[in-house]
Amino acid sequence: MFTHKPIRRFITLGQFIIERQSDFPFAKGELSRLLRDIGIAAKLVNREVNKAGLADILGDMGETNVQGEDQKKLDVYANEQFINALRSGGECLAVASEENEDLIEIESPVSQNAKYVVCIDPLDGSSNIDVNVSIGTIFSIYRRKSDRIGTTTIEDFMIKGTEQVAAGYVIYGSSTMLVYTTGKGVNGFTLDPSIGEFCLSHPDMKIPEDGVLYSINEGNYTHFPDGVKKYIKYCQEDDKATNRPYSSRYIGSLVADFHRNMIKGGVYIYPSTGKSPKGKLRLLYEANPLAFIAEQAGGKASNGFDRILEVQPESLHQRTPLFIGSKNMVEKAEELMRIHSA
Ligand code: AHM
Ligand code: MG
Repeated sequence: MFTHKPIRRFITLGQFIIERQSDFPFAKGELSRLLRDIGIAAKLVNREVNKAGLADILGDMGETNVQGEDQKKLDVYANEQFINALRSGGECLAVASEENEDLIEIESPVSQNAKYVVCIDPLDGSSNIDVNVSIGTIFSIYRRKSDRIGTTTIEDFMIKGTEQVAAGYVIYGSSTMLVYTTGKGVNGFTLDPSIGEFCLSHPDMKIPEDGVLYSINEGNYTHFPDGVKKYIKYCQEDDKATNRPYSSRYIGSLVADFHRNMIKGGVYIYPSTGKSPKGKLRLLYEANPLAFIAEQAGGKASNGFDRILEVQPESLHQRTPLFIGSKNMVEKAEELMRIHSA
């Protein structure tokens, strides 16, 4: 007998963003357009990331390429692509980027009425580029605070992570994915290179409450706070009931470590160390956006004591310790921090 197989609906990032616009009854499409602009820049960066290994045969970074243009380092290239996309899209008033000392005001006439400001780490984990290991982009979107049309100040960025309107990351891995939230759950899209579209592949992502993976650079062990040392020992102890010992997995590329833990369950920790007494990661470009995503997926993000999203930023490039991932794992690490490192 002939039976019709139901046709699976294929949803691109662009379609999904438009469909979800109704989640914000008063929105006029600006946020949708801003997310679309970020998606386009991600595809351009992805194209260059995929060619990274060819740099030596196409011309060394920092030298002149065959068209007579200077070859750019990939992180500089990614920074420019995202800023250009935000500039030409007209929905963003200013950008704070991990690559730039100061914030970048977008002075184009189309952006005068823009409602949003963006924080971005254009290419995180860039030390992994040369060795073909996954890298990522992390972004965060806020509504601007200043009401003078066409102007922005640093105060527009000194806002707690709880006020993020949207946040997301792109992982350039064995496939390329864009994962984002607007505060109504987390959805993941995989780039189909044959059609050049991000397609919904991971709807309504949830982090398992428990996990068996812990991700931390143990080379810094001697300089960790006692609470973190105790937590590592806890992860390594035998206990069948809690599936311990856990496995250690550390890529050294935050987006990739976070993404794996999102899917499989796990915790990522970058605490204070001797070299980085305030932690290494940046509150605005790394910790806040991933914390928003983690919480929206049912996970947790903390600086060891307090919720990341409630930390008041005081400077653009502020650093923070980060404990992020499966809820119960983060809570256990926090408990040991309170007892041994308060
Ligand atoms: P970056 O923004 O300079 O790339 O640094 C951030 C990266 C994260 O992706 C990664 O988790 C961490 O630094 C790795 O640091 P370390 O090599 O000290 O373990
Ligand atoms: Mg970074």
